[in-house]
Amino acid sequence: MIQIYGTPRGSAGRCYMMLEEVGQPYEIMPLDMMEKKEHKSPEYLKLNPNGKVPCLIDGDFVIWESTAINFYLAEKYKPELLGRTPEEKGLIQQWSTWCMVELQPPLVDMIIQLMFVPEPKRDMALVERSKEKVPPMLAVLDQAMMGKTYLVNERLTVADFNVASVVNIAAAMKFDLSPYKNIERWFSGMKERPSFKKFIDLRKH
Ligand SMILES: N[C@@H](CCC(=O)N[C@@H](CS)C(=O)NCC(=O)O)C(=O)O
Repeated sequence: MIQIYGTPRGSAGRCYMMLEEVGQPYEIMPLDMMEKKEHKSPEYLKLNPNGKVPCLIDGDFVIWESTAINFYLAEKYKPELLGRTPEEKGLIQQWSTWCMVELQPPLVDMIIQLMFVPEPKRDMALVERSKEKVPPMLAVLDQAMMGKTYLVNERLTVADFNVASVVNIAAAMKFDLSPYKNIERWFSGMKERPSFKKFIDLRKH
């Protein structure tokens, strides 16, 4: 059975969504990252030398990086979530890369400062700068979603899951999505999927 390391509340969350979407059974592997720092143990570093989660094991195959894991799961278990042409594949990669390297970093900076850094040490200037970066990117996504149900060529793809997982962080960080009607419509549809519901449920525990 597929094994996955990483709490659904972190970067691994999007992989749980994809595991649910492809309908493969999986086992959540225990990893004490707080007290025992098991993600830095020699055993775990053999799986992911970065000492980070998620990491997924499928038989004797090991893969890390959350969006790469999602592409792997789609390729192996639900290839209809991938593009059919070079153009579709390009756009799926475009949105998946964009959400990871553009939209997510300012959100993560805010989470780190507001949730993990003690108040006296908090870099509020970084929080403010990060906060300002997000709305223009949401506007880009909103424009791209105009009149559409899915991000790429009106077919549900890996890009929808990867981007939805980051939009979910923005929503959790109380960014107002109401000015972005196209995002709201698409995101509501994604939230109706059983895989998304399970992902939200897993994050509660
Ligand atoms: N780009 C990586 C990010 C992985 C990552 O930063 N994971 C965090 C948890 S959300 C982690 O393992 N942090 C532990 C550490 O950095 O020591 C991915 O998307 O898989």
